[in-house]
Order: sequence, then structure tokens, then C-alpha cells
Amino acid sequence: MPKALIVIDMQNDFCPGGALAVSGGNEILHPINALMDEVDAVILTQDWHPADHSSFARNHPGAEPFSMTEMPYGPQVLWPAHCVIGSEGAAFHSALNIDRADLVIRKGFRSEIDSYSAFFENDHKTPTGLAGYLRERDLLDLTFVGLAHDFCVAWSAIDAAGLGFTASVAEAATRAIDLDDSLAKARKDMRDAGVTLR
Ligand code: VGL
Ligand code: ZN
Repeated sequence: MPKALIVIDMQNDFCPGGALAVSGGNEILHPINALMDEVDAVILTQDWHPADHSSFARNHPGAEPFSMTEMPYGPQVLWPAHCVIGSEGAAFHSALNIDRADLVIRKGFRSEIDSYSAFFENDHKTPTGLAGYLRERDLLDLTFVGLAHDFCVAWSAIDAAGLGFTASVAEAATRAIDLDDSLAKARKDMRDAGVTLR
């Protein structure tokens, strides 16, 4: 079965020095580049938010970053502004081997809704189009890596398993934000969904 490596959000803002830095995020660049040699296709996701995005705490008067709010589609963490369309923070880290990618899929570009998963926006309904692309290419065995383990990597891998793909996460090539024990919860949710953690 042809294999794809799905590299989640390896952008400057999620690496040390960035607006929503994930601790150790830069340590996984070389492991990710090395995993590219083991697959038939590489797909990159790129978090891509307009400046007025509803997931940014600054767009909710009085709200602190990392607090929770209720959106029409469910609960939502309010983040520091990050990955603003066209900014240096939204660019891929310069050490990532982007030349190997067949497809770059952008997500979170609608102001009113966030999109952690590479497959669906946070309403769990609006598709990004990635599932159709992978199925048409017969890329049904997916390995997820990148940032962050407990948010966009976990949500993507869980959706992949739910859509019928074979899904695994290469844990040496991901790092977590770990907000309120979110990593332990995400690992349990992934296992329960049928995702292999390796
Ligand atoms: C992410 C929070 C907000 C991620 C993206 O890539 O995990 N987390 N936007
Ligand atoms: Zn985001």
C-alpha cells in the first residue's frame, strides 16, 4: 500500500523564537527530513490565518492567550496570534526539506473557524479536500509528524483513522504544546481511534 508522510505545520511560529513556540520543535526537523526517504509521497500542511482570525486571543477583547472560549462549532482555545498569512512566522522552517513535497495544504484561512486537522475544520464537518487527494492517489497508509503532537497532529491522525486510512504517528518526530495535560489526553484519544503511536 503506497505510503505518505503528512508533515504538520513545521512553520517558524511553532519553532523556538516563534509566536506559538513548541518546546523542542526545531529538534524534529532532521528526523522528519529522514522519514521522507521512507515514503512514496510527502504532504505538508501550513497553518494560514488572516490577521482577524477568531482563534487569536487579541481578537477577543479582555481574553488571555491560552484561555478557552465557546464558538458556534464548539469549544476553542484562544491562541497568541500566529501563522498570519504571508508573514515570516507562517513560512516553513528553512531546514525543512520542502522541495520533497508533492502537495502543500493550507488550513485555518477562514476568519470564523479554526482548523487543527488536515482533513476537517474544527466543526469536524467542513473538508479540506485532503482525503480525496490521498484516495485518488491510493495513498492510504499515512504517517503523521510535526507540530503540535497534542493539537494538529493528533486531530489529523484521529480524523485519518476515522476516514478509514491506516494512521500512525512517529512520536520521535513530533513535539507537544501540553496545555492542561493535553498530551496524555491526545495520546489516549489517538489510541482509542485506532492510531498507532510508534
Ligand atoms: C496548532 C494551535 C493553533 C498546531 C495550530 O499546529 O498544533 N496549534 N494552531
Ligand atoms: Zn493556528
